[in-house]
Amino acid sequence: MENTRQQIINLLEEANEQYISGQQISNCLQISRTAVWKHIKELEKDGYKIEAVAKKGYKILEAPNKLSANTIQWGLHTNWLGKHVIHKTSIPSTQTLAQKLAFEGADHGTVVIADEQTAGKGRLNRAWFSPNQGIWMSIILRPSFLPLQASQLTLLTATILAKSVEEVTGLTPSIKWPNDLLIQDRKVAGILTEMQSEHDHIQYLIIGIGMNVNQNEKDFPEELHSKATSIQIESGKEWDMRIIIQAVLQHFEKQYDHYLQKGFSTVKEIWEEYGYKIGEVVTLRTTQEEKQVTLIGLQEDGSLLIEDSGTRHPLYSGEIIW
Ligand code: BT5
Repeated sequence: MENTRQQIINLLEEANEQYISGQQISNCLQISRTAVWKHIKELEKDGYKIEAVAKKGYKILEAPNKLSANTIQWGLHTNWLGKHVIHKTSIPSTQTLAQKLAFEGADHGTVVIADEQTAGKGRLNRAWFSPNQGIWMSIILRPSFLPLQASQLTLLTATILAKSVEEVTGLTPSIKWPNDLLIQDRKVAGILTEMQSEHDHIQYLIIGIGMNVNQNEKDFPEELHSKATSIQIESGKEWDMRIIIQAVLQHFEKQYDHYLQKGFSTVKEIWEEYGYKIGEVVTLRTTQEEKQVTLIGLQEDGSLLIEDSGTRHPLYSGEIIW
């Protein structure tokens, strides 16, 4: 059922703003014209605005504002990313569901997305606050590269989020190493990369993306007020999350394929363009201490090059305090 509806959406979309007749849909899908009509009515209940004109056929005028697998896929121009979308209104964590699905064999490029997470996860077992007005999604990947390249993917994802936010909203975020997207020094998005690997082989890798979109200041809990922001707070207006999700997925597919072919050098360049406080002195917190260091840039392996008391060395873990 869901599948037929998706196929109808695909046909309407491929018609590219032209009408497509009930007969054509019925021929393509091998279902009766009455069945086509019933599916169209169901799509309208889902919130699609579909124009039906006698002797011409059907045309989608508008996709619904609420998220669903269908609305995310409508107008999504990708070849392999998001061909399977699992959308939930509320779940503990998209990351946990994605892991379960990947373990059970879900395809490379499957996307799990939720309107709300009740137990969203940050790194190191931290909690990620995920109410209704944000983008909470996990992408399942099955790369053939080595496990040690996984950290480069977090950096790649950060550049993709920065570019997508900039393209859609006009706001320019900066990227705080390794996984934070900031606007005006407050965190607007975070990335959690998790993987299952064996020897030198990655079985699957899950990229978790959390982005605050339509929250107001009052929607954040007290402890996040000075640290967190949303696209709405920074731009002063509400956003259609579907447009941002599609931009992220389209950029992701393109940049990921480019990275596989050409390596990390383009990612490094883009990352450094958006890099937070590159060339400046910052406070670095490691497990042992807090100290002042200068941020120099990225290394090819994804580590952060810092200068500490006149000597330069790569940093693999630690937190920049801002
Ligand atoms: C991250 O962790 O930034 C990774 C966040 C990944 C979330 C996505 S949502 C989809 C997928 N499913 C999941 O369950 N997770 C992923 P980290 O760098 O550890 O930052 C966590 C810290 O950010 C917390 O300790 C808070 O201080 C702060 N924080 C929590 N929720 C926030 C929010 N909504 N916006 C900004 N900061 C937040």
